[in-house]
Amino acid sequence: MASYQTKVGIIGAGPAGLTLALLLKRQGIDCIILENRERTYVESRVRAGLLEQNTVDLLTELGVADRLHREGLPHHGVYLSFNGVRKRVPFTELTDGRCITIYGQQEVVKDLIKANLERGTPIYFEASATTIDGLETDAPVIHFEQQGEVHTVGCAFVAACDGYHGIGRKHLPQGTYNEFRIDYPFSWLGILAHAKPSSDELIYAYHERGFALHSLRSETVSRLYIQVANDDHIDNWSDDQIWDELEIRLSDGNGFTLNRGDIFEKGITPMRSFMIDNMQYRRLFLAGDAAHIVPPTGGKGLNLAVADVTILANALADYYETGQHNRLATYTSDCLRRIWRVQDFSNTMTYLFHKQAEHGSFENQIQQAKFDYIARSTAMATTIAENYVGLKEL
Ligand code: RFL
Ligand code: PHB
Repeated sequence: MASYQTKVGIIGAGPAGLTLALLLKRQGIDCIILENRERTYVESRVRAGLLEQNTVDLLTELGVADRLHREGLPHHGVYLSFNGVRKRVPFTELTDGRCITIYGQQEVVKDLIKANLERGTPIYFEASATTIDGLETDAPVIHFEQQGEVHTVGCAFVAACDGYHGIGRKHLPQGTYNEFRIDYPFSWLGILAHAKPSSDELIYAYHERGFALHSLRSETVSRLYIQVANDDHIDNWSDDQIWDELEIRLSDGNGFTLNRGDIFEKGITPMRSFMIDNMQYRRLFLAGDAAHIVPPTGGKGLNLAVADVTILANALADYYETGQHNRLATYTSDCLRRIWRVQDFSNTMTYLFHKQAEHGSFENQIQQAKFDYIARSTAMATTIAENYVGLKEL
């Protein structure tokens, strides 16, 4: 059994844990990262693709964005579509030049792992945190298992960046938080395909057969999603059926053609809004998906994880400089302002573009009215644009 010692013990090598480690290192604060999966697994897990301006700015400032700037695709607008009517929301003119960048989460994770290792932060892979002890003291201890052996990390603070299924949240005492959740009655079937993108910008589409999203990863790889029922299964869909369905839902009555290609990744993801309203207990702090989940319709999960750890790193740096707990004490409330804003935006986009009521019903006509309003009002389009690129400060 090995006993390690550090200032901040970080559980999870996802975007939250890896970014936190770089931010702390920059402030001269030592940390150790524990990750229960293999390095190759976390570097190839296909998830997000949309980075807000704030996220790109932070990664640039941290000196880990060279490849992101070379290979990422800045987008200055987005297409919203309803029953075949397409409207472009231009970010640049509505948000003072801000934009989003398309760059796969697994690429972000590869860049962050490499930078952490180069800067001397230890990352233990296949190291599964099992319990956190001593939370009533000033010296908590994380117990973890690696290759059948139990080890410990003694630390001054624990950052649980261990995702929705992690152990961190389970260590918050009962009664210290409220939990909020919506389980949506639909899921996303997502594919990656060797196909030239059919549009230069993303398309979010409502269709009476359900939602569809056109996204991309590069000039030769498309990322596409369709709304399916929660009890649907990937084996129910042949590749041709997926393409046919995408073609129908993304059509614009204006000659839109969908480029098809070889599908090399596919899966179904449930849609959920989840959060707790307290993200800390004494020396334990939660960040990212460990504390909240947003449905992917707003493209926000990774960005919110990065926003949390920016606040946490600043609070820890302040503590180590001044010995005062003030900024650590307001960590949750400082994070919650952005989390609630993003919960609202992600939920709004979800209800706007998914089929959740009979075509022609009251609810459906309200959706149509909202879309028409975005299409004709600069004020509404600006609201969408500034939330979509991410509010600079909150
Ligand atoms: P992660 O990425 O889940 O990382 C947590 C890490 O903790 C590890 N872990 C443990 N390690 C040690 N011991 C334990 N006991 C552990 N338990 C867990 C896990 O192995 C893992 O490596 O959480 P983090 O860092 O908070 O990052 C959150 C993001 O990954 C997530 O919010 C986004 O992927 C959500 N998301 C999107 N976000 C965006 O910002 N833009 C998007 O365009 C976007 N699209 C998406 C998405 C998520 C999707 N899926 C599959 C859920 C599209 C989809 C389809
Ligand atoms: C993606 O490219 O995977 C993506 C883009 C926008 C979203 C969700 C996912 O809202």
